[in-house]
Amino acid sequence: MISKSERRHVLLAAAFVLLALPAIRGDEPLPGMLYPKESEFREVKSLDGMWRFRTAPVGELTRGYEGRWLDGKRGLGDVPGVGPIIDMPVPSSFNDITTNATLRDYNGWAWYDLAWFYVPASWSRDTRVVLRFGSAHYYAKVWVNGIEAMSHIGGHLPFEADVTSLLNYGPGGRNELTVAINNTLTPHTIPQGTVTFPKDPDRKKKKRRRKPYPWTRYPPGYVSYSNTFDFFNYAGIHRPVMLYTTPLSYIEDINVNTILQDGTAFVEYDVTAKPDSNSVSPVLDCTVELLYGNYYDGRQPVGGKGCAGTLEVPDPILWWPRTMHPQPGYLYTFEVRLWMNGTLVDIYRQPVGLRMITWNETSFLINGEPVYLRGFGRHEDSDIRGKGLDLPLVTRDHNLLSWVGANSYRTSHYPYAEEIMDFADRLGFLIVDECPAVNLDNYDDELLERHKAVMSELVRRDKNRPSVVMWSIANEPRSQKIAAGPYFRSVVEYVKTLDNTRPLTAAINQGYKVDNLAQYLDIIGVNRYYSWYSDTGHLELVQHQVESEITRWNQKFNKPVFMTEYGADAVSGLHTLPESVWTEDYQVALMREYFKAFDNLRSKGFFIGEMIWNFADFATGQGITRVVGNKKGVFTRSRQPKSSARFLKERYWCLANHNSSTSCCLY
Ligand code: BDP
Repeated sequence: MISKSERRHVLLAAAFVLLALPAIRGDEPLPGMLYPKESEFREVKSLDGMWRFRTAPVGELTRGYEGRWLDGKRGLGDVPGVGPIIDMPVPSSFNDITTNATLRDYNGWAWYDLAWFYVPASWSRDTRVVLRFGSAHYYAKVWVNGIEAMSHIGGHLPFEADVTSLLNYGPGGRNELTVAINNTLTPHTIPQGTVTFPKDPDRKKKKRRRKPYPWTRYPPGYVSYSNTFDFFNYAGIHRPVMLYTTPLSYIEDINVNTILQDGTAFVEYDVTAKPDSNSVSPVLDCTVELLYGNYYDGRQPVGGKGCAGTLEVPDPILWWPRTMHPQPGYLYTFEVRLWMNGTLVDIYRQPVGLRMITWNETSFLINGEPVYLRGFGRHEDSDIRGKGLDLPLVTRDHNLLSWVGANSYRTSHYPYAEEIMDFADRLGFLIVDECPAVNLDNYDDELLERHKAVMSELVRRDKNRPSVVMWSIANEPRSQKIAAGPYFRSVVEYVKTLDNTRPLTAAINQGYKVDNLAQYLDIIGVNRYYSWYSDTGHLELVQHQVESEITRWNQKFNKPVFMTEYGADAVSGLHTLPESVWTEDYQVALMREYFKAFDNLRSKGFFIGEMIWNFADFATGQGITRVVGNKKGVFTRSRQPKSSARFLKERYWCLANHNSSTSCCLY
């Protein structure tokens, strides 16, 4: 049995995550968080590279705090006996960088340190300097020169703080940055996880026996961390770390929304600006211009005056998804100039796509045209880097997505890096933008607050992206539970207050009879594994099962439906004739049966898309149903095609080039 003090120690370390909740609650409006960009008034400095790294020893999780690893003088502290300080690349997950299984599976506090770094001589306390993390998983605390600068709950989303007063400037002004992250998941984090103290059957104290028996299954102090989701709980500083400057009076946020009417685009905009707190009676004003492409190319931009207003764009070049237009993903640049008391003080350039989303009981439309989604569920996942942003990989992924003829993907099961979303905006991919609420199980008010906070951070980050066409509020929640009803109703009502221009969806795996979530959504996503997890090997059942179930979802809720997941594991290179489970042949044969069902459903008019699970093989926790990860990719983890990729390519291009009455089943 784990002793009371040991249990307290672990719980305290995990509870750090919960006790230190930042002040922001789900229902409070967030300050803007524009992506750092250089301009005539702004500079960006990357802090990516090799940092120093150390984990707190297993069983001594608060050691980093006790050892003052953050004191700004000793870096991670050369405390004897706590293991080496090692090099760690940023961005990256830390799990697969070394050969050490303890680090791969580590749960608890991991410490990063960057020392020393210097800021340009032109920066000073008269410049506003912001420190920004693209994401760090799961909970992060940040110190600049030993002084706490910020903390943040949740992976996958950016966080930042004004660090102007914490930095040392000028010649010899060296700086240190220390970050502690904790990847412990609990019933009140999103996603959820569990910390348990497994009981050893033999370690019970017998009556009148002073000493317990020695343990047989779990040593004293043994802690187990678990979760139910099917991807590896990678941790680390996953996305770029940047310092950027703004003037003291600056553009804080921009909101842009397009309405199309009779061939004219009306671009509604709203700019939030902050005045220099030292200035006496500052008067802020804006001028804006909508530039063609990303520069002045001779064409007259549409301009406007004022920090809020509507621009009227006759003959707009619309943002179209791939294959719906010869020039998909067209982006204008919305240039904002901020003036204070008549002097130009800041410029920010926001890419925008002019497009309008509408939906009804049967269809989902872009610029008035119904869209059929040909896509994927994906993961941020690769060898060695884990969930760390890697631009060569992201570029390859989008080249493969284009090659295969896809027009969409879901950011299963969490928001992807902003740099990935930029690809989607530019290339015309439609994104179902999912929050990290995967496999939610127990619902309570604390979780609801967290869920709302995550949604508001996600909407704040991605609201101006033309590629983002739906918000997915959850993947496979236990929506059969009664408590799921009021819980998701609150989430939906809340998200609608943040953004009512995009439909809400979720990927549901419960049956239509017992589910308590679909009633609140605009569009229903269904995950099903017929002939894989159910009726394994019985391909003859797939078509009927898919058609009848999807039809019932539509009949019951009278809403558009799409398949957010279906698929089969296939170990690359494994073949049998006739096909059997785990082979490439079976994966293809299963897809063929789903395609037959999808084609029949397409002709019924309410079925708006198919997204196969998964784009590429990916890492999971260890388990007896996974062969070194999930193998449902149509590409391998190293992004090479399985037979299924070529098969899918035939279908997706057929769908792209024909209308809904054409069969693209490829019998
Ligand atoms: C679904 C999950 C997804 C899994 C997939 C599978 O949404 O995360 O990876 O099943 O089992 O239930 O492959």
